[in-house]
Amino acid sequence: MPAVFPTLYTHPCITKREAPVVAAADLPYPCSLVFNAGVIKHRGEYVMVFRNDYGTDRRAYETENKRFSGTGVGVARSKNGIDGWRFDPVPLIDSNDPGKDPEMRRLYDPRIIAIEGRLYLCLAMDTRHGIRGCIAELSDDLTQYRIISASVPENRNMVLFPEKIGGEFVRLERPMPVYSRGRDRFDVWLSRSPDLQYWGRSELVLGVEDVPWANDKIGPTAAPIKTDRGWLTLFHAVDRDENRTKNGWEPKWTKRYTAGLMLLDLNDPAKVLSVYKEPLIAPDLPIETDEGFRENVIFPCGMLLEETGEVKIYYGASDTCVCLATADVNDLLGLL
Ligand code: BMA
Repeated sequence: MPAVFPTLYTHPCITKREAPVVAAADLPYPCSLVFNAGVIKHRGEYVMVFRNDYGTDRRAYETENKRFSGTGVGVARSKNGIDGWRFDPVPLIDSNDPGKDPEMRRLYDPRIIAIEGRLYLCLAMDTRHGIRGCIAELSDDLTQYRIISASVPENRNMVLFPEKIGGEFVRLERPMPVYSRGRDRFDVWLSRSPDLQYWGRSELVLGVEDVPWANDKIGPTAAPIKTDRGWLTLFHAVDRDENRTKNGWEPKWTKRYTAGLMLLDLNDPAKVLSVYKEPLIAPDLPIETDEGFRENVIFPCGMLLEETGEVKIYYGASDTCVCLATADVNDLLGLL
């Protein structure tokens, strides 16, 4: 396994807000951890979809081995995308829903994308027979969802481009080929579809070996942003160090999650134009390194370009809360 870099830094063009934008105590229903949120602007406000794990707390987890009893996806709305979040009274998705498909265990890590005025969620779905990457149609008021596509296992971290490219829908995804490459050597792939249901013409986009600070796996994060130079695209990158022991609630957590940046060709997004060779965002605030469930994890699921040129990046910190980082789009492009 390649060497582990002892310290990784967030690039200075990134500004992190020190306080989370959403934390567990903010929710109107049971919540232990709220994280990995996708955000878009919709009908004049910011709409967030987030992952919510519930049913335990740190003390019960550590002393009684009490695990989470459920996972859900919730919705919140805000006028400025920073504070004043108003939560829908019930989760959109709940793994304890009695009416759910018995095959399905949970849906999580939502990304929300608007394409041609319609809303879609990309989700990971754990089933009794493996992890499936899902695409769901979302009602305009975000109170109903309907799964329209689910991959064969094992696939996760799916995200749609926000428009058709060459007349086709396009998604980034992260299959998990455990037999061919040993454990956790996973990469970013791309597939195309005429109708969001049938997916094919798949191509490798970025291999884990192309990311110098990742010795474990990489995967897509938020929907790419269209710029004149190409699709500005984040990815998550993981390095593993077996010498890391207790860090967070679990007896042993050996991984660190960071975010990297790349530029994909506008017309052929399977073509990587440039990859920034260092992390863009690394865990370094106390909430990211010392205070959460799984520390040393930052996991973006949302990225927005404002008219001012500000890019807002929403990310889960330590699988515990939702945080916000900002940067100027020209500074990001300057890295590529
Ligand atoms: C991934 C997903 C994410 C999570 C990350 C770190 O595999 O499950 O939801 O943030 O691990 O625990």
